Amino acid sequence: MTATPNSLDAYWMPFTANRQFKAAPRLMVAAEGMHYTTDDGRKVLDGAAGLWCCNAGHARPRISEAIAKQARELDYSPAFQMGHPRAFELAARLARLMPGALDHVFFTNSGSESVETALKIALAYHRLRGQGERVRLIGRERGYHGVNFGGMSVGGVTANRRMFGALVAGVDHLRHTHGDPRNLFTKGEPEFGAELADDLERLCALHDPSTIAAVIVEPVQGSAGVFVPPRGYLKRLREICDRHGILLIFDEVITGFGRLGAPFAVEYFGVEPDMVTTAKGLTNGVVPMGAVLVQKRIYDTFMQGPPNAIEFFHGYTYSANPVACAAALAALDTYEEEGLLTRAATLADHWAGTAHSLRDIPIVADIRTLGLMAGIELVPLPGQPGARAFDAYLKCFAAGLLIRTTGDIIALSPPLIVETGQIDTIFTILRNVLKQAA
Ligand code: PXG
Repeated sequence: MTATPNSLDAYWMPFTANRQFKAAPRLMVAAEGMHYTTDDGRKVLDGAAGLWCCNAGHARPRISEAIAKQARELDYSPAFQMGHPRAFELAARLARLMPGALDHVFFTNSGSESVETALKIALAYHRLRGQGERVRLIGRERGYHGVNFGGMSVGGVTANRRMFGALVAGVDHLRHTHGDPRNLFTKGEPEFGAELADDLERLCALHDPSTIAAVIVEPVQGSAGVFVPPRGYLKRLREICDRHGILLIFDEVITGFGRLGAPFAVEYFGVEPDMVTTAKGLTNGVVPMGAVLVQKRIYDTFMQGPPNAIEFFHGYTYSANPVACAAALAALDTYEEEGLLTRAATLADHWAGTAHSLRDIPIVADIRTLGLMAGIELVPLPGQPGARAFDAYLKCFAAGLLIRTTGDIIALSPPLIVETGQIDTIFTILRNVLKQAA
């Protein structure tokens, strides 16, 4: 069997320049630990944890074995009006892992579905409490909340929105927090800009707060380019939400499961939202799965009416799929056994120091770091937005390093098992590539 398929034509690839890719494909055929293997037998160091999801690295035996065992034992059981033990076990375990009152869990199959689920819970929650006029949803510019209609609408990435009609009605956006020149090259939380949270007061004044159901933000904006919140910003958002009875949703699809050095950003920033959306690292990226954690009082609000009535008309065929649950439980075992949910905290200084060492390269416009995340913003080539970073992506791949790019920003987020020597390798390869381009 050859590793390279005969035709690449039929597969319409997501978020990909299909024609460019198919003219010069990059195919992965295996992965283990910190490395991928390509179809031409090259090892590629994973600087992106796949797509921010393989937090324990690749081909972890515990997870692979749990999946195989579960598929043999109970491959599927109906998700509605039926359960299986691992779903309850996983929910209880996530509730224990998540701080505070976020102790009920709704399962989905992706980050996008987690976001839709949380937005629907928010609307229904208010309605059940007699505040059905709270219909507006607030997101943030440059936010990424997946690609379904709700998440796309509260999201703030223009390219992801402009082709798709009028989107969901009643949505407004906070300004993003990026761009204050005083915050350039900050390690950790930037000092300036907490007052941007007051945008929410402005939107409350405009729309009347009694019409706003929820605010959704990524604690650290990931996809659009690693924008770390200014110190105090998230706390201020929480206070304004409290003042006006608005639910606060943290989208932790990227920040969850140890990326920042704490199990969740909730803990890292010490701010407790009403709901948290997760996916990606939940199963180490191995099986699609997402989860929404909600505070008990939200769950309890739904648990009214006759006990034989379905309380929430929402769910997916694969909610709490047994194989996904087995993968998630094994991923959590791996994270806990190896201390991975806090490992980024011990590596953060080395990570930041090494990342910021690229500052002297003339085409590097900004560097931002938190936990095991880094955003490296390049000066764009005149008239060719994104070209410079994509060129770096191709050159890094050829040199044996996988990175992510968005526009002219390079995003790095290695598996949390990364060793300091591998961190050095990531930035040495990147330095060489960027110096060639400078
Ligand atoms: N919320 C956040 C914060 C995300 O980062 C989603 C929701 C959607 O998740 P799904 O599982 O539906 O893709 C995401 C996904 C990138 C990149 O390169 C980021 C994501 C997905 C693909 C690529 O930055 N984030």
